[in-house]
Amino acid sequence: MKKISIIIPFWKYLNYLKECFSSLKESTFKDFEVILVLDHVTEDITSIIPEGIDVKFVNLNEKQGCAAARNEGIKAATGEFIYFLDSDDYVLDDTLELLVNAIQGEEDIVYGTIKNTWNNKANFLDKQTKQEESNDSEDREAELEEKENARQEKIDNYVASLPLGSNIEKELAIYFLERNRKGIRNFTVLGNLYRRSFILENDLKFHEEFRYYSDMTFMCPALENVHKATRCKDSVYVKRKHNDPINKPALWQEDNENRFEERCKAIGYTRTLIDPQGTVRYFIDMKFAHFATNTMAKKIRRSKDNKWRKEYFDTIVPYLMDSHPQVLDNIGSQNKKILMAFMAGDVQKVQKAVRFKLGKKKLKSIFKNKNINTLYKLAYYHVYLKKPIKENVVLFETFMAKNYSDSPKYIYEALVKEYGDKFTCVWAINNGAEIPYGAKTVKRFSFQYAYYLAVSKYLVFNVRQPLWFRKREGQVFVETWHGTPLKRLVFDQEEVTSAAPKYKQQFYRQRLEWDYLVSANPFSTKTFRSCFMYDGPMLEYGYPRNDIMYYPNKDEIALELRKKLGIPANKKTILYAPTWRDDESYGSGKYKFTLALDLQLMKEELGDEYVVLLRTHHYIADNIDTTGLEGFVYNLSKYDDISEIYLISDICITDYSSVFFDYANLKRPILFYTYDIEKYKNQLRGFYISMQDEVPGPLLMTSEEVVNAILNIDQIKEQYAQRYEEFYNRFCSYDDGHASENIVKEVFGKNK
Ligand code: C2G
Repeated sequence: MKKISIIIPFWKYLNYLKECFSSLKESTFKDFEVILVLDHVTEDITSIIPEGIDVKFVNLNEKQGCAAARNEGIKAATGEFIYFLDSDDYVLDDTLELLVNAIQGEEDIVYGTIKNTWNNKANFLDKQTKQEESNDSEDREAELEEKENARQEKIDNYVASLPLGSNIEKELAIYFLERNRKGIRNFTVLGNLYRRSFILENDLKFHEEFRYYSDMTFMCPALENVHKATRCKDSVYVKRKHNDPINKPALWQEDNENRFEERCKAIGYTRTLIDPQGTVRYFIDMKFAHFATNTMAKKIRRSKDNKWRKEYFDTIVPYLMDSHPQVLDNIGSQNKKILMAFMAGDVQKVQKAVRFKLGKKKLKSIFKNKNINTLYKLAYYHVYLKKPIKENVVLFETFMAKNYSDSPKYIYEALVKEYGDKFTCVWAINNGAEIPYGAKTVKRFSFQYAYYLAVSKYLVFNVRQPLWFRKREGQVFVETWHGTPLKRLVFDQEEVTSAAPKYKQQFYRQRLEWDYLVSANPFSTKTFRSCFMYDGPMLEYGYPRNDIMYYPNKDEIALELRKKLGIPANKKTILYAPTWRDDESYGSGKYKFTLALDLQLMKEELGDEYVVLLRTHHYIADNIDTTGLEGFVYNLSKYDDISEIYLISDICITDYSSVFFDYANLKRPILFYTYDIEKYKNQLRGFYISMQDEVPGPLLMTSEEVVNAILNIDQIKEQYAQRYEEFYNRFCSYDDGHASENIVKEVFGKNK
């Protein structure tokens, strides 16, 4: 007999299942069988199951759903213990071993910890290591110790509050597995070993009628009947949140009308399985009351859908009335008022109590210093959105108002050229710079910004609009985006390792607000349609920001700029413009960059002939130290417009930045310094085209290789001539210097 039977229900999303199995393959504990319960699976799964794992397949046949799958899994299991593992989650190498080592005797349950993540195992572990490193200071250690002590004190108090003669092990299991798991959704069977005989003797099973809430039908009676339980805090079950709720929703992300009713029914049914006066009942009722007074009450107050106020209200009231008596005594005072109004069956009173609670909360948050500067949002929603739209006003924004550059700049200048002062132009700009041709400037996330977001007829942005923006009927939103995609984007991106894990969900809503999307080439058009799930109009005229490379006076502009920047006339220039790394974040839009290019070596080897123009991505918060390299390295990271810098660059070195798609318009040599390509490609992002076979220059892995390539640049040019030509035809064919003008005519011409 195997020690553990791992029950995995599977219905779809092979990529997750693959990760799940590979985590089992890497488990240090091997004495297990997997019961893989297939719930009407159409995909071929055989290829993803690693060798050496003992897998029993069970087909659900006429049944369906996770509850039925787990029940069938229990029937097929032969192990001493059962461990439920969902096909979209994974374990760490020592998860099972730690649980098994924690067994002291005849435990019914050995329970571990659950950690939630948006990431696959490699990225999860990376983040964990970084977290541990950042905790590695005396202050932080002291802070953590204090937190741990407070936690322990809470547990001690809980134990002290138990009546004499209580089964402490059982009460602690209830504490950790039920009370401490926030909400009903987190009250789960996952992460624990259950002795199989304990399950069978108590006839524990999942109620198959419930799609979302069957866990409580297993867990409540399990906790009620448990005698011996041990906690193994260090055993981690990794619960993976789905970052694509649109195309790959997890169960809880499904939008299903029946969910509400099922929740009530599941509570009703579960109550029949347990002692009405017991602790298990008290905690489940408390969770239900919190659902009513928080989530549901808010919907009753805000929802445009009357269902929440009528149908759902009438449904929930009897269940709330049947709550454990101590729920009303112990729930917080605001929620108590709401709960009492529910119990009195008075929907208006509920609305009033919620209004009071939310109003108080809002006031509190406004007057807490950190939120005072979000008042502009209130003004946006409650005042500015009610003002009429101003027909000839255009709001421009580039890279979150960091500079005056990119396609919005060139569209703006073309607009001024075409229509003079017919349009009132406003630029969101944070550095206080003046904008040529007299545009008004506003700071991003200010009252004025909020005002122009609300009343401008046109908005021209090169990144996403703010999350709180709500496009009005009559507004025209032009999204220029900011590069031909090499790195996988949004819905084509399996992992979202950068700061906002709800990226896809937000994007899905935001892209519906775009009236036009600028595309520089047929490849971008195709890719944007899929990665943004965008099917609106495309402006396919080339990139406005590339127009400058076709200006007849581009050499004069270049000469001027070289002079302005003080670049010696006798030196050639190498632009080094790398991109940012998704996993190197300091938090919200600020990223670390560790320079991997040996500039000292470059100076020694190339300094007689060249200077380096260093340009970091606008996300990079670090200021690269170039001490000792004065006169050789020019740090142009703060210079507004990289398109102008292209004009003065004789060679461009980049990595995975879209920079090279634009720079190729100049037909000058491009080198790729891709020292971390394996990680970038496989773990962080993935690419749309093959860097190995399709980019117009060599991939270089060391600074020495970079230096060598530059010393032999004529040879490289020759070697890559054909590929460059093909690349140029594929990605630069729309660019002709007139993209801005054409876009202005198409978008603003209609207003003439
Ligand atoms: N950029 C720059 N300096 C750098 C890197 C980038 O000025 N060192 C500018 C270029 O105009 C580039 C744009 O920022 O085209 C976008 O930068 P990427 O490095 O391509 O990265 P990202 O911002 O993630 O955009 O479809 C394109 C993608 O969205 C990539």
